[in-house]
Amino acid sequence: MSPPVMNDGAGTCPPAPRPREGAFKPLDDSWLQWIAENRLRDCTPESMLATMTAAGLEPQACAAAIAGIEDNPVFRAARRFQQLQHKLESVTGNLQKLWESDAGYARVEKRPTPTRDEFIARYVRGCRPVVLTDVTHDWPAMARWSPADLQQRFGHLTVEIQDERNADANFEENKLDHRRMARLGDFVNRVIAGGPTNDYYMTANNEALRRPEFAALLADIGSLPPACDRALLPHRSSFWFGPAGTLTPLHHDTIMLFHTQVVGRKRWRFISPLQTPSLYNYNNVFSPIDLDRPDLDRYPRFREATVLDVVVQPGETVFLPLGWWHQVISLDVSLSFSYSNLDVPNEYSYRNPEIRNW
Ligand SMILES: O=C(O)CCC(=O)C(=O)O
Repeated sequence: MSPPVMNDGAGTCPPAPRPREGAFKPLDDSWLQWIAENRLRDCTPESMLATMTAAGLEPQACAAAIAGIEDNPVFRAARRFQQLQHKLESVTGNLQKLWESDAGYARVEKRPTPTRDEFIARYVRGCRPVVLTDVTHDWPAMARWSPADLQQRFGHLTVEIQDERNADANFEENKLDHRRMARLGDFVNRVIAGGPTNDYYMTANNEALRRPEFAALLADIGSLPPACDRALLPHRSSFWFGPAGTLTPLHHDTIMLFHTQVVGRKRWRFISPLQTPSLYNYNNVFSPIDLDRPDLDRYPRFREATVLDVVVQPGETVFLPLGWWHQVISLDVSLSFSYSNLDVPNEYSYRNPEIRNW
């Protein structure tokens, strides 16, 4: 058995039945890493010992490993880096309190497009999500795009979709395994006939807008929000199409972007990047927390997070500032267009994104 997910020091692990002599599980490297991670997170030695013995490890060996970890030079190095992280978390935690002291913090603003200067000051530098209500006023897409239009103009083309997601609890993390090719016309029929479901979705991964056959879709995009570089649009835009019920689980992107709803509505929920420590982000850009069913026993720090919630209507455009967490569900059959062609610094790099557990 591999070590259980960290229990955050709640000390609530039940006592373990004692396995018969000789039947103990090995105290291997993954358990030693588990001990180090849980001590770094201030779990008590007693709760850790209880969890380990419940998992079938030999109690004396566990107690020695837990006691010995503090003298391990690798662990001591980790403690020094942790001190730096704690300093940064103090600052970001206080900044978050200051943000939340603004009475309007928990409400996502909906407003007509501001000037470039105001947009940059209030939303980009201010790191604040906003929904712009009028970006699409001159977009041919608003009158043209529909499932039937996709069928008629592009139905013969093959596209990449995400499929068989319902059978996989981690469908988003495993998105490479869910890639399938489909005739767009067949996919349109499936979306229309299938009703609400999360099983299939044409997501940003499809890269359709990089293909000359789909240039007509880009020609349907009119004025862009402030701080967008038109020349970058073909390289930095994505097309999304799916039924009501598609869910994109809680994650953060590594760029800022706009996401315009052309057909149908989507519900967006946001959490500040300053609250990342409450989201148990130990794997790439993902949080294991489902905002519809947060498991507070397993993820107690999630209580500290403030969730912003907004329904985006057809014609409206979300601005997603850098690092904001979001979980998105389609409320209707939906066609949307996202673009990250901002002309301001737009980079969120972190070390070793390939490490799945960090
Ligand atoms: O529209 C969706 O389903 C998800 C959008 C999203 O997460 C993104 O653009 O980063």
